[in-house]
Amino acid sequence: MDIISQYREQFVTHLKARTQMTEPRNLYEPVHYILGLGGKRLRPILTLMTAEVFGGKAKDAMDAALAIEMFHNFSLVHDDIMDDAPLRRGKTTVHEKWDLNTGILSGDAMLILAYQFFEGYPPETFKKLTTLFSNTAIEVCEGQQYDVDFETRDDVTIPEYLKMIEYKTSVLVAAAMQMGAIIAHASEKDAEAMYEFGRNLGIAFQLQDDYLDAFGDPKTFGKQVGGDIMENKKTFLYLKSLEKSTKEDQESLMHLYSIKPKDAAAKVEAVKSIFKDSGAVEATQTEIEAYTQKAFEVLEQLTIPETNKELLRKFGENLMKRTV
Ligand code: DMA
Ligand code: MG
Ligand code: MG
Ligand code: MG
Repeated sequence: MDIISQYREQFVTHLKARTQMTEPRNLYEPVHYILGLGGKRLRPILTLMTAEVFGGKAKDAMDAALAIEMFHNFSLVHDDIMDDAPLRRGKTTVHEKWDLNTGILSGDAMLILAYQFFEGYPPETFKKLTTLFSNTAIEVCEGQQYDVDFETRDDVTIPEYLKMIEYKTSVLVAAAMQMGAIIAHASEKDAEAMYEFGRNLGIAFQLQDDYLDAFGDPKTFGKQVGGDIMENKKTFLYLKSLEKSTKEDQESLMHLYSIKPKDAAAKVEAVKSIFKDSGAVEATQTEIEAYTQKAFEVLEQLTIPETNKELLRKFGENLMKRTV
């Protein structure tokens, strides 16, 4: 956390110097703000941890970890615009604190500037990292586009939903892990296995994120609980409820998802009670467990000591126990 804060200062000074404006506040302030709010720092931790299990040094992986965190923050600032979200990490979202244009541009700036963290790596590593990064960026954009398209589509299937969360979320978790392996000069096969581990864990992570969006504790969650329901997000909870609930509940769920009512809180409560009654909550937990297990199975392919596999397994288990 300290190192990220130090880099944050350096980065903002750099950005200020580059623009050479006396008051370039529209770009650097929101970047400074969002990076300073903290969050779980999950993705950079994954890069550092992966580098470590392959015998690399944390200081060698630090730039890649920072690039990943910067990328993640770009996607969050844009995501909050798309989701009309008022809260992020317990504070006002960038586009609400400033305005829409500032949200778009400061997000763009973070994605572009993230690449600068790769400059100190040798050419071969640089090429691998930038290629992985660009492919991931395209996939995240595609996933996010599907996420928004699904809000107004009523024929979304569970396989489509799973593909959508794979793109919008899990590819970045997977890339964070593969980057750690690249930095530590792991074999191609191990680096790919780490990607696959992260991909499955990332899907479990987003299923959990969608569950917490409805059932998390508003006091500690840091985002607006019920936001996905207000935006008519086609989550696993929603799609499973349609599959499993009574005809009457199905109709009322579809009706609730076709309106933007004045009383948003009443809609959220009504939808949540259908989610619970239908058995979709249990089905979501089962799905989370299944993807976590798939991730753990991939660990068997890795050529690292058993204690390191255990470290990754423990981390995955703890991640799935999160409440925020
Ligand atoms: C997360 O989707 C995906 C990206 C690319 C940020 P989300 O809207 O569920 O995320 P959050 O719950 O953090 O707003
Ligand atoms: Mg969101
Ligand atoms: Mg979103
Ligand atoms: Mg969410």
